[in-house]
Amino acid sequence: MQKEGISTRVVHGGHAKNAENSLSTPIYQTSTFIFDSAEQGGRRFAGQESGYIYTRLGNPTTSQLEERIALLEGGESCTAFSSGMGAISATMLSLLSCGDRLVADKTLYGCTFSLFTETLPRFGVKVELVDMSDLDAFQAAMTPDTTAVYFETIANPNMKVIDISAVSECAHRIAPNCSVVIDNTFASPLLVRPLSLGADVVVHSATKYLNGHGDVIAGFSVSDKERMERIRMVGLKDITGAVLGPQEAFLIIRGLKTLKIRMDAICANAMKVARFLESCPYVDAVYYPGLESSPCHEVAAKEMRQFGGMISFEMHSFDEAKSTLNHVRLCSLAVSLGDAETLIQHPASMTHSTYSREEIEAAGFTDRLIRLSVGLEDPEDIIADLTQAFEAACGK
Ligand code: LCS
Repeated sequence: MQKEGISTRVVHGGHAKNAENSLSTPIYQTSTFIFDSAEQGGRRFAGQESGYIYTRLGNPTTSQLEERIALLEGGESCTAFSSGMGAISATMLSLLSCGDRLVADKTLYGCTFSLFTETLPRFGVKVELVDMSDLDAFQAAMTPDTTAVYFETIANPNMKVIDISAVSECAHRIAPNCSVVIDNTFASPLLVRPLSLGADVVVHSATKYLNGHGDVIAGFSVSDKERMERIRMVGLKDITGAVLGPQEAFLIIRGLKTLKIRMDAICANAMKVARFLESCPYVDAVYYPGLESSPCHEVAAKEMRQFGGMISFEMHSFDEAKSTLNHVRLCSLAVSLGDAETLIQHPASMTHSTYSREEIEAAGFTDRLIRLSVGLEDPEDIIADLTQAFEAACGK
């Protein structure tokens, strides 16, 4: 299947023949699987015979989804989780031990940030945060004993794009055994495939574009077979137990079938909304990698197929930002992203409330920042809604 086009892969990738020849994937809503004999049960636990044992260790609905995601990201193996944070914590807790060193970008989703700055240090992991869009600063932060490097392809919430090839090359040159882990949630494998650019592990919140319908919380980790065995058998099985349910796996398989057309439409809408915001007097600055004015445009154009559906923008004051959020009608005032509906939120007080004021500044955003997840509505309607909200919030 690897040679098939991306539109084919989102529909058919990893498609085993289904039981009873059903077209859509059956939901194996079961916690456990019956062994033919005590000997068979023993062989399966000993890894001497393949086959299902217990849904925390694997389930046929989820396996089909995992194969499809591995194909989409171009990795050997994938493990599904019950949330993006489940995927991230299981991955990092499998790769890191007490005394190890993690170098991560300064701009991260709020809960990843608190995992790295509060939880991992409690277990003796040394964490250094750096602005990875500055390659010299990254190189200075890297040491030969660094175990893992972590960043987001399009950073939440200010849409910073980091040069995946350059950072991966530098990381492996200085610390050949380190794992470069990339959160590809905002871009999705439709826009960029970090493993093909030198990264070692990709994590996802599948709650977002991969599922795409705002009705599931899920996550993935994708890598080579050896790393994935550790992540599945330690991070998932023993540490977090954050297993994805078969019903959710089915919904993501369904959502994935339209990933390509959803992303195409969302990226086209986002470009129009970003251009509108750039020309809007109520807006102080727009962050969207597709705009030529973005400092990340060159790197994004080099590494990404399209520029995504996420835009953030600064208003002139905190009060105007808050009031804009209170006046939207079509856009939904909600966190999360990647859905059919356009979602709008305030990172400093919502998704990134885990950051202190100083950390917000260091990460490169302010409390005047609004984040928009552009949806599938007519772009003219999104723009009309933002226009009326700006006028109500800031005066005509
Ligand atoms: N990675 C990124 C880049 C995220 O934005 C999120 C959630 C996660 C991981 C965690 O995924 P979850 O456990 O929620 O599936 N981001 C959110 C956001 O920006 N708004 O609401 C949740």
